[in-house]
Amino acid sequence: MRFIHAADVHLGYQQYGSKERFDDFSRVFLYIVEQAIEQQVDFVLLAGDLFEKRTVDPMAMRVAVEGLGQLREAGIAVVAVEGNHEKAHYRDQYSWVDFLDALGYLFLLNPRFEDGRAILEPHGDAGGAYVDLPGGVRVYGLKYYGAATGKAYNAFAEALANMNHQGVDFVILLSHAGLEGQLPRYSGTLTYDDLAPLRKHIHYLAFGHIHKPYAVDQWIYNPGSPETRSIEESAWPERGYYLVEIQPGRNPDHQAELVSTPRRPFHRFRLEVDTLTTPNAVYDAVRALLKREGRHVVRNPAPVVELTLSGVLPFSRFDLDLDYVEGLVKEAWAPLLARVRNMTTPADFEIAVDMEASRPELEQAIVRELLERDARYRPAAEEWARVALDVKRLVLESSAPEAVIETLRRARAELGSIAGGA
Ligand SMILES: [Mn+2]
Repeated sequence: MRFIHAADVHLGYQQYGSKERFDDFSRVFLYIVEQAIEQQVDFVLLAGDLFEKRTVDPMAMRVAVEGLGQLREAGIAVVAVEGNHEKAHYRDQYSWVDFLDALGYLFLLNPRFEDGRAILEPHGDAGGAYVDLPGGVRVYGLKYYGAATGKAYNAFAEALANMNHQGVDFVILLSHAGLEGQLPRYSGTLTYDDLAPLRKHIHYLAFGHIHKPYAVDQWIYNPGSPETRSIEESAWPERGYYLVEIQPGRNPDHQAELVSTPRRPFHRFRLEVDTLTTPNAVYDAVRALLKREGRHVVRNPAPVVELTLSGVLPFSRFDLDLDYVEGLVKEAWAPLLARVRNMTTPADFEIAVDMEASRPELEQAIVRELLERDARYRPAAEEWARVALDVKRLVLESSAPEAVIETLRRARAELGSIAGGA
């Protein structure tokens, strides 16, 4: 007996508003379907977040039905639980995954809860908590319970202890929940100790939810997201699905292999700007980075490239043309998408004010210090401050615009060279 365990496919996700990215999520789902058929597995487990959102996009539903239809035709059962993304709204109760269950495309599992007790009934017309598959395999399922995950698990473990598993050789729990400590900032997580009581009943704990893959103790398995739903996930290239061979009664009773799925390449770069004192210096550094990293960048399929500018920007951020930087990336690598993020912080210094100074002295000091923050004006900040205040005086005196321009022109001629060609 063999099965595929996948999770967090996120069909219908139009990442960055890109049609191609929407197609990528469809493509990876159909790839897993194709692998299931090619590998002649007996069943497929989907551990939640098959869909990106509960209001499923019609095109995403079409892809789901296409893939699930192929599996049905091949006689491969599909067992699913609901994740946090596709779960029915508490007012609606009925989700699109329920709909797929009703049409016979998959078995959607979840226990009924009565007075805090879990009722474990076989899957029937109105769903159910478990399904018995040929070959002595039983699959239980628990949907996403968020903050109530611990409570749901306790109730489930109690009910499970009273179940009769005679004639069942291999028990799987399919669940959209995370193991604590794998990745911060996830809700719906459990500690290993929370799970330990299940160990004597469950042979394979099939998790989804956390997009980073992990396996613990040859017992808990989480395949991660087959596509890259957020760019942080690109740090874990070994993601996809588990291909599992069951050998009941043997030791070990199963072998699980994590198979990574083909997906859109992502490349992330970071450029520190602290020593780049002019916009042109930044653009030159970007060009150098593009040249240096070019040979590591996958071109086919066209990648998603993210370039983050970080550090303290030595000049005004308004002078930095991010569209131009994006254009440089596109020109060099022809990516599917180029994303330039400005995470720089402005050169913010506290202005030291002398309380004894006169108003004109204060004004001069403040303008000078503001100009000093910009590396281009720093060498002649005192002089530029005087020019700025001259311009202010001219404007307050209602001088002719030509006079203002003339003052600026003269200042630029005199100070431009000191300012390093700004
Ligand atoms: Mn997910």
